Amino acid sequence: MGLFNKIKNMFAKEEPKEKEVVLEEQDEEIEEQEEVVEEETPVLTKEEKEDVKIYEKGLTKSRENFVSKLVNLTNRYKKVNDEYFDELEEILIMADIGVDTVMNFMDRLRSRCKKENIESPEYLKELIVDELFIIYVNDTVIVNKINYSEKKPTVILFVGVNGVGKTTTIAKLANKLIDEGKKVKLIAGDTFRAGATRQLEEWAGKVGATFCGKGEGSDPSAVIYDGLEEALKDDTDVVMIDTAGRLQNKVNLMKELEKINRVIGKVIPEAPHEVLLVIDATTGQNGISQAKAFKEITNITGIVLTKLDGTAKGGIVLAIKEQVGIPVKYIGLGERKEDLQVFDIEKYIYGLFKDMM
Ligand SMILES: Nc1nc2c(ncn2[C@@H]2O[C@H](COP(=O)(O)OP(=O)(O)OP(=O)(O)O)[C@@H](O)[C@H]2O)c(=O)[nH]1
Ligand SMILES: [Mg+2]
Repeated sequence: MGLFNKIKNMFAKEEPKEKEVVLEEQDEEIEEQEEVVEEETPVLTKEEKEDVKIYEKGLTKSRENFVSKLVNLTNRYKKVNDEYFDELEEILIMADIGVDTVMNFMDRLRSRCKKENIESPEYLKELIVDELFIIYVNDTVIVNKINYSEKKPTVILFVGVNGVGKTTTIAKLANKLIDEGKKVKLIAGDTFRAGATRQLEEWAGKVGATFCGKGEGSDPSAVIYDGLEEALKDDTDVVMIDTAGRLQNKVNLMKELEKINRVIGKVIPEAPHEVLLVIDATTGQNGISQAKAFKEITNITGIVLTKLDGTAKGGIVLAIKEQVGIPVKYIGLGERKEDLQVFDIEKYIYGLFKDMM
C-alpha cells in the first residue's frame, strides 16, 4: 500500500467499513501486502488525535494554498501531459519545496508515470504524496527523537539568527519535559540583547524550570559554565541553553560557538548532546541558507522549524531535509505551548493533504 492510503486509513477514516473497502481495492493491485496493511494501521490514542488536530490547524495556510492548486490542476486535465507536468513543477516550487528538490521529484514522477503507464491525474495525485514522502525519507532512518544522555544532565544548545523563535521554543520544550516529570534548567547564554536574560528568566518561572543567568554584557561561556555546574549539583535532567543569534559576522559567531562548545565539554565531556538550530519557516529559502551557514560552523544535530502556521509554503520541511541533510526534530505550529510538536512526517503529510484524502 502506498503512503497516501496508509495515512488516509490512519488519520482520516475512523469507520471500519470504509477501511475494508480500501483494503479490498488494494487486493487487486498488490496481493501480498494485506496482512501488513492490517498491522500497520494503528489505533490513535486521544493525545495523538489532538496532535493530529494541531498539525491540521497549523498547516491550514499551506494546505489551502498548495492543495487547492493541486486539486485544481487535477480537475483541469483528463490526461497527464507535458503541460500538466510544467504546471505541477511550478506549484511545487511556489510551495518552497526548493528548486533542486522539485527537479529531483519531477524526474522521479515522470519516469514512474512512463514505466507504469499512468495517465490519470486523479491517480497521480496519490503518487505525488508517496513520492514526496520518499524524497523526505530518502533511504535514511528518520531521527526525530532527542538524544538523551544516560547520565544526567542532557544538554541541549539552541542556536539560530534573531527573532526565529529560539527563546519561545526553549520555553515550550521545557514545558513539555516538565509535564513529563523531568527537572529542567534554562541557561541564558544570550547576553547580547538587552532583556534577553530577563525574558528567559520569566519563562523559567512560568513553566517551572530552574534558571541561570547573569545579564547583558557578561561572557556567555561563563554563564554556561556556572549553569552546568549548578545542574550537576541540583540533579537537573535536561539543561537548555539559549544563545544570541547574530550571524552578521560568521567568524565571530564561529569562535563564540567553539568557545561555548569547549566550555560545555569541559564541565560535561559528552555534551552538548543536541545542538538544535531554530529556523523561521516564513523566511523560506533564506532559512535554508541559514541552515547551510550554521552547518558549516558548528555541528547541528537537529532543526526546529517555527512559525509553520504563518506560511502558505509549508513545503520547506521537505527542502530542508534534502538540501541541508539535517533532520527536522520539532515544528512550531502556533504560539501556544502545545503548538510545538515533535516532527512526524505522516502527520505532516496528512495535515498538508487532508483535503485530498
Ligand atoms: N505563529 C507563531 N509564532 C511563533 C512560533 N514560534 C515563535 N513564535 C513567535 O516569534 C517571536 C520571536 O520569538 P523569540 O523566541 O523571542 O525569538 P528568538 O529567536 O529568541 O529571538 P532573539 O532572542 O531576538 O534572537 C515571538 O513573538 C514568538 O511568539 C510559532 O511556531 N508560530
Ligand atoms: Mg531569544
